[in-house]
Amino acid sequence: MLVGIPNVGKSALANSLHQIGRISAAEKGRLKHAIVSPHPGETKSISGLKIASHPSIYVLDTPGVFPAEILDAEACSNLALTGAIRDCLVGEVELAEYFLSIFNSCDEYKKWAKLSLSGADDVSELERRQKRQYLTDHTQDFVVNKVRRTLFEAVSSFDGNLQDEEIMLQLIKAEFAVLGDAFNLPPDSDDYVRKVAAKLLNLYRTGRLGHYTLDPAPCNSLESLRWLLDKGMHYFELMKKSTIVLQIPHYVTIVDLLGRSGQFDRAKMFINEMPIKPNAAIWKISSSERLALAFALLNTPTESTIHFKKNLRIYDDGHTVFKFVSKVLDHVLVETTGSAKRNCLYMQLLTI
Ligand SMILES: Nc1nc2c(ncn2[C@@H]2O[C@H](COP(=O)(O)OP(=O)(O)OP(=O)(O)O)[C@@H](O)[C@H]2O)c(=O)[nH]1
Ligand SMILES: [Mg+2]
Repeated sequence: MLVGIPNVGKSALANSLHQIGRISAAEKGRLKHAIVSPHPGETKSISGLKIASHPSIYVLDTPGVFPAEILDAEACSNLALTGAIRDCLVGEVELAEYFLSIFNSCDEYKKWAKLSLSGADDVSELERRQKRQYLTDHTQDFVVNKVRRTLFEAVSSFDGNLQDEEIMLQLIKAEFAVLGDAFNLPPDSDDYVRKVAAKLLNLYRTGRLGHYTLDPAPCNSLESLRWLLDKGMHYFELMKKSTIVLQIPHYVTIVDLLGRSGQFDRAKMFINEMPIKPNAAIWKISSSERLALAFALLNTPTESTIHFKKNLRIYDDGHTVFKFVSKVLDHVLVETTGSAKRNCLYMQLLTI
């Protein structure tokens, strides 16, 4: 079953699976098609598309799902910008302004510096004719390049603190004023601002204005682990409040996130407070050998031996950590009974 927020490509994926599915030639001749559309909310009911015979397997395409209300204005703008909700819910102009505020805060525009230096008007007769023919088609390369050049020049020549909302707004207004010319819109054209906004959003959504991460993703690995942990915890808490019945894999995910962030005490507390009995999956979390070792350390008396045996995959860096720990803490003895295979050692935490 394909489930997700609207307009992420569920129906397109269902169609592709159906098309390449291992089904009989007769059935291939009767291929069904789920509706694919650039607008969110086009799929209105659940439909089954066959993707394999013997045994018969179907993929279920479902309508996009969404929380009943989104209280966070930024999340709402991000969803609208990616096309998951209709533009009119935020407003086309407001959305284009929001995109420009992201654009102005990123370095993406800097790679267009050479467009500003190159002789933009130095073109052949053929190109000149094409330009006249497709003057108002904003998807033509020469229009896209002019938009990029215009944006580059507007941002790089702007002097002001963009952290200040008022100043950011001034730059956005200035960009709107010059973008009309880049899109070949007369300044006195009806609905000038809305037309600029619609064309700009279209260029952004077709990837012609670069790629942007709308969620503020952290840049170093420690920060990113904390960020993932916060996100994971947030969704875990939401699930707890919902009617979803939490199961071992949900708990495993949180223990894994805590382990990766080095928060072993919190992970231990989390396991102790689990309303369901922790099973082996909790201990066999991939990449969390260090977590397993931390639990072993917390739960064994000094000078006791901790045995590890074949099974749990321990990569090179994990193994190095184990070796260091045995050197620093006298009471840890790591016995590797697994054989080295490529650059991994296969071990299993046997006793704690
Ligand atoms: N660039 C790109 N566009 C895609 C891809 N898959 C789907 N699309 C486009 O994304 C838009 C939405 O696709 P759908 O398959 O209708 O999305 P959906 O998730 O079924 O949407 P709802 O039914 O509204 O929930 C359409 O314009 C597709 O052409 C992809 O892999 N790459
Ligand atoms: Mg759909």
